[in-house]
Amino acid sequence: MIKMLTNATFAAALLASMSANTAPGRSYVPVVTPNGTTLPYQMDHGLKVFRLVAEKVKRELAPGMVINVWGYNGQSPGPTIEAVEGDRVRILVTNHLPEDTSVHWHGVLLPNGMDGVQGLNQPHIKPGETFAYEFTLRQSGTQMYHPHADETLQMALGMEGFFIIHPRHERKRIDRDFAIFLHEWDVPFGAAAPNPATMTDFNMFTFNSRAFPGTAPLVVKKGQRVRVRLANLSMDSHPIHIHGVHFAETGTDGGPTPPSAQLPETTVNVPPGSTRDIEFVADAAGDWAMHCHKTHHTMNQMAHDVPNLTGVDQSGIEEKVRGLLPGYMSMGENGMGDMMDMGHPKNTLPMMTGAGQFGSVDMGGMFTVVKVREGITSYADPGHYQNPPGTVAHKVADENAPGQPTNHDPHHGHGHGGAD
Ligand SMILES: [Cu+2]
Repeated sequence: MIKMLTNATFAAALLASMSANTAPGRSYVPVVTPNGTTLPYQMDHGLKVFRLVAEKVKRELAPGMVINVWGYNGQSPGPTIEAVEGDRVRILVTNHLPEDTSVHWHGVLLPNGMDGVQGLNQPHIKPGETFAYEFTLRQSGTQMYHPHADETLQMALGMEGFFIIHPRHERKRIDRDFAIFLHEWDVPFGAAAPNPATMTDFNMFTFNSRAFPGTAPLVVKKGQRVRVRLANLSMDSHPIHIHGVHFAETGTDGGPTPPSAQLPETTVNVPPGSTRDIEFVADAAGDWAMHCHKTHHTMNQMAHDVPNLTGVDQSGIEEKVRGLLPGYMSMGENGMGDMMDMGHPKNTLPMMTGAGQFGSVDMGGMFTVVKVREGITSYADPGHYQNPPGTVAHKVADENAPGQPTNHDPHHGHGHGGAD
């Protein structure tokens, strides 16, 4: 029997009954790859058969910017592979690249000859050739796949994807399960090709190869238990921070973290060559920011060598310099937030941008929003959060306005709450 299971089938089944924990016939809640897809498979005599095509692809990082990268099946990151502990899988890899490749199944326990290091474990997959990998999954967790051939170039150009292995029986109910690949690129201003030779000086930072405001929000129903799987094959670590919740780190590419070792956290550092799973209950409605906490990683194509002119009155100077150096831009006198209105070359994103309901968000890169809503019946973007009356920080008429808290209440000295 050949049976095709598609991501759309899963999504339809999931939306048909949001209260159900699993789609019909599944022992798990399918993973959602924001701005990405899940790889369909076919059953062949009890094997799950997956097909990957390594090829050049075009990727829109955000509206207004498309780059030429390498990936799988027309995508970067490649589609998410999803299977279950105990499954036997066959993965057919076809090379449509101009050079040799191979695929390493990062963190998957398998026979040595399936490990994918070209030359060491297998012959090179030459352009035009198809190789079969076949093994039985004897673990669960968040793993990855990536080339082990001309690694610097092929991974820098975006060849990577999730390999998610669900346990036969989930230890805890999970309602929403997201997978986000962290990546960084060096794309010269106005160019479409990332520079794979760059070692440290990256200027674009992405969640599933999308930069804010191009990143899809994570839409969650209030009260749901949420897992976010993060993976990193870039040159830097990325400390990912989520507002509004405390989460636990529940797994790595080394498998599930024992409950006794799970620390409550608000930021999880994801080092190069690793994955991290975090879990939380979405118990507070709102639009909660989720972002890398390296501040330069929430900016797009920043000019790193701008002179520091914070606090310097530059009236008239920039125009004069631009007469000599077209395109010159200085750091804003009052910070960088006001640099976003400057003109920029073609195929280049503004450094910090994104419109919120109260104004510009002044963010870019590795930034998205976890949208927690009460009683939703669809995971479509619900728009801006409607704050209950009286719960938004607001401007006051003057700093000593009546009704505002004061630090000099004679009955409650020095914050001791009147105990003295
Ligand atoms: Cu980062």
